Amino acid sequence: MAYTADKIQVLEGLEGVRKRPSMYIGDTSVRGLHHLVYEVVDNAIDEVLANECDRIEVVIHKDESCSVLDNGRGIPVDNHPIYKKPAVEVVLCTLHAGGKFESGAYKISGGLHGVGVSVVNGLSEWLEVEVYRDGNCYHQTYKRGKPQGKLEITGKSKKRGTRVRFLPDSKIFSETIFSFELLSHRLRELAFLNKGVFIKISDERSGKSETFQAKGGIIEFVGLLDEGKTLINKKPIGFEKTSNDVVVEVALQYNTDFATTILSYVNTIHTEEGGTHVAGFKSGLTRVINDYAKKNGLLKEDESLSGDDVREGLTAVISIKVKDPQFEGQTKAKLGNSEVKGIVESVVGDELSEFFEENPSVIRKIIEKSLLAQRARDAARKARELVRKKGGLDEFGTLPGKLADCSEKDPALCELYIVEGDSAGGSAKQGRDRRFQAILPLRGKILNVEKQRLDITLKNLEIRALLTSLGTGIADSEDFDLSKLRYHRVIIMTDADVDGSHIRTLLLTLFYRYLQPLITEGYLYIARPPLYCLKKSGREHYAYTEEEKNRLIKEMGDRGLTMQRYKGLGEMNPEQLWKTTMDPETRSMAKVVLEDAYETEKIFSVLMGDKVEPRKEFIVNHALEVKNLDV
Ligand code: 0RA
Repeated sequence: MAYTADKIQVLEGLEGVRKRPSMYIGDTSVRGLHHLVYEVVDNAIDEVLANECDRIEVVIHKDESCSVLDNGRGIPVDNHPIYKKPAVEVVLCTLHAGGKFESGAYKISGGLHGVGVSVVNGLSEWLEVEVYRDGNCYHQTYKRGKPQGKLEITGKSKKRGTRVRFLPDSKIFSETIFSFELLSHRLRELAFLNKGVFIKISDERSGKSETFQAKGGIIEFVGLLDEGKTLINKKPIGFEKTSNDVVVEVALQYNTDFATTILSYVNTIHTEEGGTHVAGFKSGLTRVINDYAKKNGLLKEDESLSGDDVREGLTAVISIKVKDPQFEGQTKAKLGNSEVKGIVESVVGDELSEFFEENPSVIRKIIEKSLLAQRARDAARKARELVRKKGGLDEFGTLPGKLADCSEKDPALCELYIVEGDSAGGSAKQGRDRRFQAILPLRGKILNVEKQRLDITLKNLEIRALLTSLGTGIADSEDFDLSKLRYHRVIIMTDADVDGSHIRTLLLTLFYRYLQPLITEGYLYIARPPLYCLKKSGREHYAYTEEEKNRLIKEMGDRGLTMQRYKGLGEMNPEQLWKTTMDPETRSMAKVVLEDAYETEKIFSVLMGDKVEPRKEFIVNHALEVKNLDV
């Protein structure tokens, strides 16, 4: 079979994108929908990185189309030598032509897969592009990726840049309503990561608008993450340096808490699982602090502070730019480039040692805190021995007494319900399918791990029971072993009231801080018990939301209808609990995911940090958002 020119054309067309949209944008629900906008914005960010653009404006229109305007160079309009069409048409209608097709240039920012604006075009009912370049305004429209007429000059323009407006195809997307909040979060993150760029988002549906601009870049980002905390260095330390073609940007600050927060980015993509850039940062930091401590007699020659010690109370953002990023890991969110580790390590080493030489009072306070951490670490090691598991057993060689385990042993088939309170625990134990469902009732308040050092956390009986049941150990140390996880579904089941949501938040904090791989692997869920039971002529219907309740009342009619509002799980008998919340055939559960790095950090650190005032405010304002961590 010969490869004719038109065959190649077909291969590169957008039909494949429409046939398998998820391959290009991940999924066709809310996430995928918003990735369309990120893809166009990322192209504008490429112009920012080329120092050709400093303004991006996103508009959500009343008709649910979205437009992105930038003041970059404008997509080239001259005829493409191979395709014999204006370059802008090639960029928008050819897969993988991507943003930059000329050799030598490279795409540095990243959409989900860096797929290019043509994917957005292919998945849109219509798309309209306007290019302002060479004093003209050029215009072309497309339907489902196909040009509707030629590129035309529609007028003169002194502006420079590109405007892309598109309507996501409702034949492709299950969800076509844009979320102002989701888009704003990512745009704010981009503003932090691209120092100085002005980004505006307006929502014509509601009249809302927001602008983002961070002259201080990631230094401002760190300052915001640490808002409300007691600080060790009042001004975040920050530096930027290019070494071996890798742009390394770091900002860090120490607070008096015990937790460590490191957010990392490669080409503005959040690397949730870290990678070689984070490894380089950690070893650079550990080395500089140890060197200083020894040189200044704060540590003996044969002593050293561990990485965990020097990172206690650290908040850092690491943002690097590299030409050929290799992403690894389950979610492709881990940087693999091996050369990057040494580069980041030496930049961090040089810059930090210079800073510390000039600011001895800061480094002395950090070392003091690290030494305290080291002492606590010894205590924690002893406490950890108590929960160190051999196949999920504690120091007595048994699983915790309150765990009602299941008979199945294959973790892939097993579920653990973490249930608040003994009475709900009792119903769950009776209602469950004991072959594969285990129940762990937790009593009273769960410890707020954000406020405790690890040794105290590990002495807490409820937390120990949970850790022993799970079997993995905690994810801050060598002890952790995900393959020892005894259940591949871990389900938090709490009452649908304020107390229940508080307990759920405390549990989520524990998982976020010490068992994060369970979240990133998709093992953690939240049960969705019904809020109401509606009864009429011996029939029972359950409502899981207010809307559902209202709909059921309408459908069932008022006469003879009785309604029970469940205040707690304990009000359901075992059969009801099984039918509504635990039966895999009928239940609905929410998977816990880490959506937006900035928001997640805020949720946990503001909610759980040591200053009371912002915390109160947060619980009231954001109670609903914590509820909606699911997808
Ligand atoms: C191809 C080449 C160049 C820029 C772009 C595409 C470009 C794409 C988009 C999408 C949204 N905004 C954009 N801005 C620019 C390089 C242009 C040159 O070398 O003149």
